[in-house]
Amino acid sequence: MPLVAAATGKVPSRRPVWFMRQAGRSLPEYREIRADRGMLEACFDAELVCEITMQPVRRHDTDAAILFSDIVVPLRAAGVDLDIVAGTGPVIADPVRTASDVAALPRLEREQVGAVTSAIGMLLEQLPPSVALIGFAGAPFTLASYLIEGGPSRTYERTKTIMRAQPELWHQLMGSLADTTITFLQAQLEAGVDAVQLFDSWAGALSEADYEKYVAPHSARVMAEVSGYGVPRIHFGVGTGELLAAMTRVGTDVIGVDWRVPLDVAAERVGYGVGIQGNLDPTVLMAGDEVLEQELRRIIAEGDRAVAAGARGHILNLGHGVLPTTEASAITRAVELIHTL
Ligand code: 1CP
Repeated sequence: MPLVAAATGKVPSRRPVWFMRQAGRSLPEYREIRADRGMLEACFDAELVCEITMQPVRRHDTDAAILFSDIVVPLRAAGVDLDIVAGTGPVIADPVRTASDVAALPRLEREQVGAVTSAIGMLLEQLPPSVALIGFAGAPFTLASYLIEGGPSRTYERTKTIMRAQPELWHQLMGSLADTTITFLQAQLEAGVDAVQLFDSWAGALSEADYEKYVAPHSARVMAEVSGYGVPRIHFGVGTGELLAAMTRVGTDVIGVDWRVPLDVAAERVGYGVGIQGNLDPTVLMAGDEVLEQELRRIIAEGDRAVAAGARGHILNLGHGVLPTTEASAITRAVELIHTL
């Protein structure tokens, strides 16, 4: 598997590529299958999860499939009243803001994600042997931000206020979310995924000092609890250029990098020794063939420089998820270019 080779310091048979949010609205076959079903309904239907996960692999020839799910799926499975609203994202019916809210927050039990583990079983039978299946979970901070704010946020003001003004309550909430994340990732690992990615998408809202104090211990516990499976761990967040070293120190095999930091600079920031993943700006997929090729050549050269200087390997990806208005053909073209350049 080229992705596992690049993540573990072996020479891959080709440069591995996959795209965050590669399944989803950029694909006509996804829009069709989702037309009459809610997002969460789809996430708890093992056959649909399997089919939607396979779609981008069939169409684009990516080197990995990422399980079709969402970071709030384990919370929903545990009994939290939430929905994924089209055009918005996760919306929490009763946001978690007081000590009694935190005490009442349920922790995930393994049996509650049976649909996800069944889907993994089906996928392992269908995927070509060279294609890695990536499981994932949201990191405690990013999950906490949705639970506290009640939905997407730009400022995270309630989250950061609880974090600083009620640190004991904050650590209790983060500990509970870490337990759920560990259970969700371990269920996926035991079902047979080939790699796991921890999404701390919104950690970039924090200073390095706050990240170290309020977030790192919990993410470190998650990473430690999923380290014994012989499966590479990937750690990713958006706008985390200043946190790359701290996010690597919590324990990871591959660090995800967005488009703001060149890959060779990122590899130096983390002190080498881990794989690097990234970092095409998703909007480049809208700028036409010539720009796409030029940007991919630059990223490949920076990735090669990072590896020559001591990074374990380069996994090509976007710096964040595929935007829904992206033409599917641009994604296919990007994969072709990456495999041939
Ligand atoms: O390729 C794939 O199949 C990807 C599957 C996937 C993943 C990895 C989905 C499906 N969600 C996620 C993770 C996820 N969900 C993250 C981490 C990755 C990232 O940073 O993009 C986050 C932050 C969420 C939360 C979320 N869910 C948002 C963002 C809201 C915000 O705060 O801005 C949104 C829009 C969703 C809904 C969602 N999740 C996935 C899809 C396809 C959708 C769109 C829903 C729909 O089609 O109705």
